Amino acid sequence: MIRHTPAVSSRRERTGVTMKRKAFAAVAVAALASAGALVAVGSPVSQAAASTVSPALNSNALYVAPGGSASAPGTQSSPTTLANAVTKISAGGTIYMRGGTYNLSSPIEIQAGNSGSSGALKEISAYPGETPVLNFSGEDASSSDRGIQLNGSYWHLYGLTVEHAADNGIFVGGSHNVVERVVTAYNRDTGLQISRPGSSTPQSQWPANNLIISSESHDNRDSTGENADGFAAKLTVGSGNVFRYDVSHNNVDDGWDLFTKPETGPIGPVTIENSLSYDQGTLSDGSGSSNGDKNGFKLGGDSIPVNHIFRNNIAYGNGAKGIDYNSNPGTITVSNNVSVNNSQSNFYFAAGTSVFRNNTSCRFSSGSANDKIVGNTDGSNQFWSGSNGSRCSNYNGGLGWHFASDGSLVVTFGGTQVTGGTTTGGTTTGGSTTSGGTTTGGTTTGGTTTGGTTTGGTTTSGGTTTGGTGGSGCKVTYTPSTWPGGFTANVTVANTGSTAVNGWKVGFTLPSGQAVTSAWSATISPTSGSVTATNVDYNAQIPAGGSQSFGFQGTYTGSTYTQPTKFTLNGTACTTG
Ligand SMILES: [Ca+2]
Ligand SMILES: [Ca+2]
Repeated sequence: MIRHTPAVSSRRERTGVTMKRKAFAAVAVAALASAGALVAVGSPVSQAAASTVSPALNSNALYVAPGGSASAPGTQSSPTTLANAVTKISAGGTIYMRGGTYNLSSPIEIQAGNSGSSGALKEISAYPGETPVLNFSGEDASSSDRGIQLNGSYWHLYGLTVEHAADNGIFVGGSHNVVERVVTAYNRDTGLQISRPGSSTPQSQWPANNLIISSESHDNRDSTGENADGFAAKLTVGSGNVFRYDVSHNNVDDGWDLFTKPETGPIGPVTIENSLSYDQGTLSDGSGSSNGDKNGFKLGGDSIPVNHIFRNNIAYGNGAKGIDYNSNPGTITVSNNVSVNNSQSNFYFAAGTSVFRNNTSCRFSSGSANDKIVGNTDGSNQFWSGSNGSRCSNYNGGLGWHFASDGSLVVTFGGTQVTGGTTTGGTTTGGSTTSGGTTTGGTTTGGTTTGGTTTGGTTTSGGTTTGGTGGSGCKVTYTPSTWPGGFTANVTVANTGSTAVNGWKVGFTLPSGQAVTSAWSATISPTSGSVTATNVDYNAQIPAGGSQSFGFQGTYTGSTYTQPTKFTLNGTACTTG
């Protein structure tokens, strides 16, 4: 059995795949993301550093333990149940779940009216250094009971394992939620699904702006063997939902599914980025189902156009297609993806106007189907039609992966780290400080603390951020991907100063004729001219020596794209590069 175990590293090998579980330790570590790269390389976690961290917990807290009582007050010494705590916690508060297995026989339901706010999320967090496992084996197999039914908004789930539910492990029907460092496994339908909470939910209230980050979903299997995906944002979802640094593997149906159907019409565009999908269609125990679709990433349904954003992802060894448009005839941004050794086509897009840039398709052992590409493509891609292109030498050898200390996903082939279509050989980019980072319920020097104390930064209490402090130097890396009339840009802002930034605004001027159409990991206003990108809740802090990234999609007029040249961070001019 695979366990997501903080503070313990483990390694497992199967069918050429090496999975190294690294501690999501409550320890401050700086890590830098390079723009457009698949991974960020975190500084190594020092056990010595870990041992010096003493938990400082959110004072607005309730405590839950496997032996907790519904009638208990939820203090550390008298813990309550999760079902009770979710009805009692106030905005900005944290429910700490102690480690161990919670044997549950009915769903944890967070009702639609039970919400935090943009500055004060409600949090369900693993107690620092512990691993709570929510085991829903007790649910009636014939029921449609889920594990966690999250219909509220502005919640943050952190560090939980949810398994063996009778239906979805986690169902997200609300908006503005963050699901982070969560494992959904062995559930009897899709591991984590985003869809409307009820059949009468109006389209204006379909779940939007949820972020699923640094999470894993595997070995989910429904009774028919045809529906359980790892992750799904399908049928009835609004805009702005993002999957980042996620891993899906060994599910009976698809790794990701963005299915649409005529009865309910188009869904909002979904962003999937810096994520990995492998071995879909075969469970870890070797079993499978002839009913499973077995695609790595399935990006549509029933010929309905939706302009998803799909970049920096890897599909590997899946039982059918690696990346399948599934009849979506829209304009999908498909950039910097790698697809290797899938049984059917690595890339399959048979209609539409999707834009393909810098994608790589390779075969070393499995399958013979050519890629099918219809849309806007150019020589930056290396698709497969019988032979490997030059970049394929980077993707030979066994697949391995782990989450870096900052939660970013590190993927290796033959032991060599991959970054977004190219390989850099695993060198660390940027700072090596052991202070500055993100801590939940701990103590951080120069970084972000949720419910704890911070030295050299600013304390965040339960998601409440006070903005615009710290930092005296910055560097901005701006990486556009363009096509005629349109572009996306990844922007990484690094804090090169010696103090943490808490709340950031990045200012720059878009050249004449350019306009922002959508953004992720920041809000950008106005849409043209001199614009300001402002952090969102979960990425407000930039530790000294650390960085944050955001991006946006836009349009431009004329025949030539040009990029902004000057940037500021909280009013201070930044270097570029
Ligand atoms: Ca299916
Ligand atoms: Ca599916």
